Amino acid sequence: MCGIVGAIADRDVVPVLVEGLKRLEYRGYDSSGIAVVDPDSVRRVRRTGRVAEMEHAAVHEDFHGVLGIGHTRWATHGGVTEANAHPHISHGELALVHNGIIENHEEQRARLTSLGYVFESQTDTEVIAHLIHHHMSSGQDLLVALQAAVKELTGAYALAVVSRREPDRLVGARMGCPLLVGLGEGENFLASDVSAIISATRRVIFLEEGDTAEIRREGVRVFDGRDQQVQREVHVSDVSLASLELGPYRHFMQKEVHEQPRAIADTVEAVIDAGGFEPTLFGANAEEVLRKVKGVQILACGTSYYAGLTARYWIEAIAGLPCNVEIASEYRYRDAYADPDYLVVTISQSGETLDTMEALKYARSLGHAHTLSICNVPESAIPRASELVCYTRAGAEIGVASTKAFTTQLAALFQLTVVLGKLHGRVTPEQEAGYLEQLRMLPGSVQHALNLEPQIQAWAERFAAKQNALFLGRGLHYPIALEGALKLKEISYIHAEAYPAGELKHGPLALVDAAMPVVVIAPNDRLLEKVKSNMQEVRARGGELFVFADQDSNFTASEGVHVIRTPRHSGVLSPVIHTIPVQLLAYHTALARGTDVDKPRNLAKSVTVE
Ligand code: F1P
Repeated sequence: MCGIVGAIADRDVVPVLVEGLKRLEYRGYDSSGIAVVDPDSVRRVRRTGRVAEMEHAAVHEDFHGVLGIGHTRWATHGGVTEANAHPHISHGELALVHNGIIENHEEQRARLTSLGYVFESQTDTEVIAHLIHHHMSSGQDLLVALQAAVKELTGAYALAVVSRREPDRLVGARMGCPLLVGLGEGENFLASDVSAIISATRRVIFLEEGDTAEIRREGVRVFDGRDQQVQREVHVSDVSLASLELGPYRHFMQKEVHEQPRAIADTVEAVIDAGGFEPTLFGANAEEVLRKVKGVQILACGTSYYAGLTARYWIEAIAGLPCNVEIASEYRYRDAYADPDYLVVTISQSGETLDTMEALKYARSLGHAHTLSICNVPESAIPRASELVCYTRAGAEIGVASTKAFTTQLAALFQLTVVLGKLHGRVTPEQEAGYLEQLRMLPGSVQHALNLEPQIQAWAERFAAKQNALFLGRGLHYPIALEGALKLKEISYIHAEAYPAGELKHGPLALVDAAMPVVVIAPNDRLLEKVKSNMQEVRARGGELFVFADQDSNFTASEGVHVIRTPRHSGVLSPVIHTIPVQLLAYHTALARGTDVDKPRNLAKSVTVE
């Protein structure tokens, strides 16, 4: 969602801010803006729409400065208008950008209005700008005013603030939303995401909850929630520039779909190198924790939730442990039954999803002591709040619709399953060797599935004209049907629903007619014959079937039945393989419909609000 970048340097920082905002575009936004300050003025430019439009306006207005902040906004409080776009300015003195939501903004707005402040926007953010200004008016400097103001706020924020009165520093604060300091040579930065400043520096300090920071050209100071100066570790980010750039591809989604063999190979590398599934994959003390857990509670949102649904089949069948999977936004508001012997597993590609983070905190408050995070972004909030961690190694994922993050989550969850199975005496050494072999084959099998692209592209031409689609799967492949429907609706805007095939006659069959394409995930497993009967039910009502099968499924195409076969049968890892064709179907359908594949309307990459 929203993104922040700030810089102080001896050079013009406007190109740094604009480039940073362009690198943050993938997070999802609907307006953007930058502000620069010098002792004479605070200047800003804001636009709705793309960063390129704002950049164009900045060039036109001859916008330059050595100290500035920038923002991409995804509207929450107040519509998509220039007046609501950040930065917000108070009294021509200070400019501020904000990620997150201030919960007590109405109360603060009333108070500040009574003090004579006039509001120009409908945002919760403008409150913070005036609040800091109010503290500065009583003689406090910018940093102290920020530290005082945040103590009057409830809610979530990452903030970057500059003031005309103090043109030699930039200040920031973090609570509930990520913010980091970038350390350059004679220049320093603030950003919500390392990708925003990666061309300038890789050396970063991740601010912790309640921290404030002062950033000058010559150095940085960090303060904790009690305003005591603290030392925070400097990290060297390994985000690669190549993963942030498109290269020869037309879209990031296309690039990321094709990166999956490598992403999966990187994620399983440690297991392959070790020649076995070791608990240390999840942390130094993981063995002790994983050995004593009696079950697994998975919490996640969106695509990550579907990864969790797949894992339930594995964990119960292979590790022999009970497994519940729940959407984080539901769990966090439910009087859930908590068994402290259950391991809480959160899954999140971004590591920032607010509902997942809150569900994790809630699980802990209910007595869950053992938590494990599967995440693609090192040092993000959710893994930092978890006892055990497994980082997927998909590399930066820019397309809003998750692809390589999903299949690497599946790879990580499979590893967790086998480790649990070993520790609980359910997986023998022979079985472990078999699973290892299947994992070793996985990147190659994914590559074979990618080679089906031309056939899937031909199907996509037909899908492009449809208004609705049904996806069916059973067992392990039901979550993949869900993921296929989600991908299609997210990026092509075709209404798509997924059902376990056995549910067809309990409702959705009523929707089936000649205009309804029905996608079936039908590999050769013990439910295949059942799926075939479900397909007959569709054909009998004139529905057109698009079947993803594997070599052993023994299907032939016929009138109204189209079949694409993945080249191998992949046993228990078959859901990973069958994800590829549904991703490609969504991608090519969206392409044929001319939608914005990487930045689908209304959606964001990191959902940092409820
Ligand atoms: C969950 C999620 C993604 C989706 C999109 C919005 O995020 O629903 O699955 O692709 O990016 O958020 P996360 O918790 O996995 O980061």
